[in-house]
Amino acid sequence: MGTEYGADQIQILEGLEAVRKRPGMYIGSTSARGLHHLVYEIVDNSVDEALAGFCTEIDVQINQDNSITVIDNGRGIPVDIQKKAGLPAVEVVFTVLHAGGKFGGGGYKVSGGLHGVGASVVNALSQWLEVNIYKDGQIYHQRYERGKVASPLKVIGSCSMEQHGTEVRFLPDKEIFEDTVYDYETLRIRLQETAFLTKALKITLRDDREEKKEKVFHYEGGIKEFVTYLNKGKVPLYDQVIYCEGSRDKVYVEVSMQHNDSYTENIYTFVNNINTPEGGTHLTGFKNALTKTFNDYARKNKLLKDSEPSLSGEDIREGLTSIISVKIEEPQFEGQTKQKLGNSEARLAVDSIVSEQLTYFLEQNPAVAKAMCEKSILAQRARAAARKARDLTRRKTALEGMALPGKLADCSNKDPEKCEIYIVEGDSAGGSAKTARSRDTQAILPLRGKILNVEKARLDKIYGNAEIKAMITAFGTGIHEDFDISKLRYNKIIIMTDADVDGAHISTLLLTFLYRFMPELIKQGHVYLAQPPLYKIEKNKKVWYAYSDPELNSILKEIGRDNNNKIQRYKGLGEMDAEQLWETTMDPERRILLRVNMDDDIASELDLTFTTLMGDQVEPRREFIEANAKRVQNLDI
Ligand code: TSJ
Repeated sequence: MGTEYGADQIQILEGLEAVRKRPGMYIGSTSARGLHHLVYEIVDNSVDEALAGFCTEIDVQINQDNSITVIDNGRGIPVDIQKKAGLPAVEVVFTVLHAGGKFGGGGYKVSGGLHGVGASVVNALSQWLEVNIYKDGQIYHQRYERGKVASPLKVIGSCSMEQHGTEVRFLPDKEIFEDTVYDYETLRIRLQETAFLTKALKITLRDDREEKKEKVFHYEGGIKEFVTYLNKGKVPLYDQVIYCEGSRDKVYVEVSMQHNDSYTENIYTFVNNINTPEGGTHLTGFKNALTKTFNDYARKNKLLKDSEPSLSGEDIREGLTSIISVKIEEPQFEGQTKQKLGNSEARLAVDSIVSEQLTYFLEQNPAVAKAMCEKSILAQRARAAARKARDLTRRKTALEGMALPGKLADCSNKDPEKCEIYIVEGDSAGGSAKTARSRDTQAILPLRGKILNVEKARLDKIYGNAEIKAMITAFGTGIHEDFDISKLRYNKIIIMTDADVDGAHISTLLLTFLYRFMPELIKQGHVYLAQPPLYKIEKNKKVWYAYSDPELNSILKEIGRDNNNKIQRYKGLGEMDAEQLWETTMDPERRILLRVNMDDDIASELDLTFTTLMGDQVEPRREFIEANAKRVQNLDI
């Protein structure tokens, strides 16, 4: 037989062709995000093997050619012939769409969730993929090219009977992906998170390209250590990380938490190791349990008097860092993006396990309970004051219509799609920007003095801050529960600060505010950083601008480096006159804007970054802005 294709094989080929035709449907996008998703897809299979109790180590390597190798010490993908397909099981895994994890049955599966499109999709989108399986004393090998079998499964050697595992190496296809260079940090963040979530699993990440790197992630404490990691750089309110664990109705629940002295709530939720940015029943169960248990305890122990109102959930969660991780056999995802857990048994399981174990913890640790209570009462007072301030502004707007801030030089065009607002630090730069702007579509909001650090202030103070109020009214969207993106008055919010360390600091303060209060603006790509030039070069009455040191050097190389050029280094926007500011930084035809983006995949790390940045070091701040802002040029054409 051999060469003849049966109906099954034809279906297989058509399946993988569909993946290559519409890769975005299977991995979201063919940008860097999709490229990195290939790695998660493969690694998730090894994590499943770990969750099933058969694998303790996973090695991930970025090879010199930007191919990826993933090795685990699990049982090895089965190689016996599957009756239905008449093919070795491993070949089914790599060539049949959605075959991942279908055999074996039972257990919790990462690949059963949102991301689990399976190994066949990775195979279809790889120029080549090779698998080695160590099993029963044999080493099996198979190779595929662009999803098709390039060599049949065969034994290529023997190993000891004790050795077992799977090794997969693949090279993402240049025909499919815009960019095929892997980013170590992106993989690091995700793999470290996976290691925190899978107690005792050891994950090693190695980079074999120019700059050799290696990191081992191995956390016996699991999500307890995750909370410690996330609270790094903050001041914890008490030493212990509270940890609850248990099973109910076939739902395995783990929760860890610790308060810090900040005012923001940081809760990350996972289902079968998959992050659920929109929460769901597990989060609801946790919030219920925390609010109820804590109020009960506080009343019983007279931390709250009978005459005092109960603490709200928000008050109790102020400054709380928490991980909620559930494992469930058949997770149901809901919501528009299918990122919200729907299973009602998860709510009951989390609620009862946290209620019971938190009650016990509070009784055993009265000093911790007292510290939590004192913080919550302060939060309650601040919230009441903030509510008053906000009601006042709400009433004002209702009476007077949209009262725009006095300092705002608004644009005349009323179509938000065409409009942009420059947030400019300082009055002098603000003045130049007002002169320079295109009045029809560009609005200018100058900000004075120090921008409030929202990481270090309670709500009442934040609502009372003039600069923040000015931004909120200018944008038009409202914040928090009032937030409504359809009311956004400008398509682009452009932060324009000096190209120095202070400027970077101010940008970060502004980004922190946006991230904490209007994250949707960042997620939907409305926030930009203007890029003023660093140098002006003049020669024979001609002018060049350089936006970086390499650019300066290449300009000098081109025009000749001699004493006739007068090179000027700009220290601030204030040194440019209106015309120069327009030419270099504001003219949509010539300017460079950095779009700020935000990735749900690495939400926990993003928060950490902000917190670290709002500390006292200057250098990491710069790095952050460079790492999180993507260069987009000619955006307006
Ligand atoms: F997805 C994949 F195929 F690409 C892949 C799978 C990649 C890597 C690096 C590892 C794996 C993988 C699969 N590691 N371990 C397993 N285990 C199984 O597939 C397996 C083994 C035995 C049994 C059994 O019931 O005996 C069941 C399963 C699912």
